Amino acid sequence: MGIEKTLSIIKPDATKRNITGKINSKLEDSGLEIIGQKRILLTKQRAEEFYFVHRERPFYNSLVNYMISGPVVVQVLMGENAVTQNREIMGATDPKEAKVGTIRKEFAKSIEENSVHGSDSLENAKKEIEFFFTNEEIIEN
Ligand code: IDP
Ligand code: MG
Repeated sequence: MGIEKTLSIIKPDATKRNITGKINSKLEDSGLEIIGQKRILLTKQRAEEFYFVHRERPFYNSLVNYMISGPVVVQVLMGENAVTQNREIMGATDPKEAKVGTIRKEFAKSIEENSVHGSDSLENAKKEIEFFFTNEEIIEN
């Protein structure tokens, strides 16, 4: 517990549908603060590197191609228990299994095009934040 930082990504299905603000409202309403944010296009190489842990999974190539199919918004979220809090507000990977009120339940199109990424541990959050952000791009209140 305590104040943590975590990495969030608003994925291409959401940027394409112009719902980044709706997703940010969900994040902020849950108490998380967006202390770093930028809209970027991932290259194939960067997307492959980011999802390297999934390289043996059957959906890896499709996932990489989806993640480079449009802009993404990468974000640093901060708050009490931020890693778990963000996973809660995101909802389950498969929107069919996500709880009512979660981002994925409301916005995700499918198990792949599921609108958001969130770090799954504090250790991975640190690595993923460093993957996208310099210290100067993260501004705490
Ligand atoms: P998570 O995003 O909820 O942590 P992971 O298992 O880490 O889920 O998978 C990473 C991403 O890969 C998911 O968010 C989703 O975009 C995609 N993905 C996961 N499982 C499947 C699947 O069974 N089919 C297609 N894409 C999947
Ligand atoms: Mg994951």
